[in-house]
Amino acid sequence: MARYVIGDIQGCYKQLIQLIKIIDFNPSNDVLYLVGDLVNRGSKSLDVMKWVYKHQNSIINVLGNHDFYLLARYHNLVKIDSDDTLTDLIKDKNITKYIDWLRSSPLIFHDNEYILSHAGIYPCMNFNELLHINHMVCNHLRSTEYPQFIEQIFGNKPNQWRSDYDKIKKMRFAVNSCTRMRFLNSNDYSLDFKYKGEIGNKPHDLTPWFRAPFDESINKKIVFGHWAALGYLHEQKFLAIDTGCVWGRKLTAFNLDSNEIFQVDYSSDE
Ligand SMILES: [Mn+2]
Repeated sequence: MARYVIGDIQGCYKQLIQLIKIIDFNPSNDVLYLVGDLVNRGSKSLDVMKWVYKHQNSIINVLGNHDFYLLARYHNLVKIDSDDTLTDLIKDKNITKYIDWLRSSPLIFHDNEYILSHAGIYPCMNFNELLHINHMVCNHLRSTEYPQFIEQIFGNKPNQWRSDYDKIKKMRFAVNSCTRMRFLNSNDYSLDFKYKGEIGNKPHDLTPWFRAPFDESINKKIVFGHWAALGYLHEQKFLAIDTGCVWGRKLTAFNLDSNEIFQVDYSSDE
């Protein structure tokens, strides 16, 4: 048995299947962790969802910003992005099954050694409290009133954490930090949603979230995606695995038990 993690797939079905063959993934024995953003931007979101749905018993997924966008778009709660590629998926006869499976995914998953979150873990916050908020978000997403919940949690505010917020504000902050975070404003560690680029070119007043002082109770490695410009990064406490496949670069898998890395090139869309 092995645990693998694959970064942001974003509708890159051909590359997903190539990678699955390379790692020799065995669904009856191995577990595949996915860091979210399964769909959108790439051209084969429907094929990716079909594959993931079929192998759901061997998969653990956490929600990414594009997955939330899909849930909102399905219920006509957001304006359609100009580079949206979700129409085939939304028109598919099985879309309800896919949506129901997707909304059963958490924001955060953790096992004995690893914490999985699409964008990362907000550093200046008690991790147990974040897990508690994750649990509340999961309950809302699994309820029949989940479209109203999605409408409520969309938005950039609050971008700063306070432990005396009401539940909705806490959940908004958790959803935003777990699915959209890259940089924090260095003065108050509030979330910055504007700069998406490389650390080397960052504005001087921004800090990558994983370089801010951390909740010391966290003693597991944080595995995340979402940040194509950061690319692959592996340190004692962090593993970043979005290597920008949908932007013409690579799709990456990592064996969490042997520390082996596997990559396929984007090469083409067909
Ligand atoms: Mn993302």
